[in-house]
Amino acid sequence: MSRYSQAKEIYAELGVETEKAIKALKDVTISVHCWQGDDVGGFDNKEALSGGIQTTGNYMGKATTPKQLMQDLDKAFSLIPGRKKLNLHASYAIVEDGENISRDKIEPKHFKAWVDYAKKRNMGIDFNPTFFAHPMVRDNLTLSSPNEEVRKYWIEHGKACVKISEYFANETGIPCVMNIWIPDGYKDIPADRMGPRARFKDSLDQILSIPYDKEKVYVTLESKVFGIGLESYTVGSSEFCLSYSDYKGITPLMDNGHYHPTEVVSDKISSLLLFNKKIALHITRPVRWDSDHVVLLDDETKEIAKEIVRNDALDRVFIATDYFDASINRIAAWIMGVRNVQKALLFALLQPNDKLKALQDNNELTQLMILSEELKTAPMGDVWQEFLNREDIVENYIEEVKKYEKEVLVNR
Ligand code: RNT
Ligand code: ZN
Repeated sequence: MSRYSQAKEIYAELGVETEKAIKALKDVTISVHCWQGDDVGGFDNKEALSGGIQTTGNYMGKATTPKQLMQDLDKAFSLIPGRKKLNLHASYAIVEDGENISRDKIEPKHFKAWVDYAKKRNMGIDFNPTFFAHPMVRDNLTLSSPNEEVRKYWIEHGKACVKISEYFANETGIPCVMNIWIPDGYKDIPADRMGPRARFKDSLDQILSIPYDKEKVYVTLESKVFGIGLESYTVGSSEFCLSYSDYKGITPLMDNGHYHPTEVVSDKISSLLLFNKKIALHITRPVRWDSDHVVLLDDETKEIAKEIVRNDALDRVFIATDYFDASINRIAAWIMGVRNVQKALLFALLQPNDKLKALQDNNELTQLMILSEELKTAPMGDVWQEFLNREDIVENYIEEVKKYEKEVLVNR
């Protein structure tokens, strides 16, 4: 009897159908962030990363051209099972040699190569305006700046990105999630908290005033509690972003590195699902701060996945990864993080959720704890392996990644 057949029986005894779980996992799309491949560098300028986020490490072989990044993405995609979507930032615009393109004037044509790339691979594209690492970010401010020239510049950038997002949706035939995150904030205690937030609100209103097809472009808004050098105040706080999303009918996005360390996104999902048609997630791993370590199969990732699955919300949650580790092989980082999100979802899909809920409702909390613990050591690995086999993807990717490092990365 194969290991999978045994696992199937063990799960059946627990009240779980492994076939159903594998089928559901196959249908989940993970939006894979392009920026793990080049430490959030982008191609449109040579500015250092800013906005209170930081990549650390200096592992060899970073992609420095669109061609290299595409090649690396292909390597990673070939070792990640399931459905993928490409998540781009505006800073990944592809410009002709010597062309200087201003972010307020970017156009669909600057992303044509990405569209060609995605279409060939039957993928959709998600998009992010880039409000950081740019000379027009002044005093750490963009859409909330009191300098009208600066604010206007970034409003135009936002509008340009809505159009590009619609272009992605039209070209690929798959809706585009366009996520807005601004780094704006202050290192120290501000004298005026309302002013920047009022300007941010007005800027968003202006960006979203341009007509766009809401069935094709889902605009999401990502909140944050603090950034490096922006410790005391961020304009786009959780309250701001949730209220704004509700007021405008757009989609809130939660990044699990963007809250105080004892707060967990897993606990927030149910509340947001009750009041929003869709919600969006950036799955990352904060270690003591918003450090964007590679996602592991840890308790919180599993708990996030459980909340999505047991609330029957796989088709209501836009799941994206968001981390950037430059201290290890970047291709391996991609594969590991995305696979771990998928493994967490599989873990969630392999829970007898109705049974667990009934135990809670009947106040059989001892049994609930015993069963939950038992499930942790059930043979999920064999079901995962079966999923990989059916997807024709190797489990052990280290050799593949090492070979690629020797043949490709080392020559960069
Ligand atoms: C920053 C946010 C944001 C970025 C990316 C690059 O704290 O998480 O989502 O990581 O846009
Ligand atoms: Zn994020």
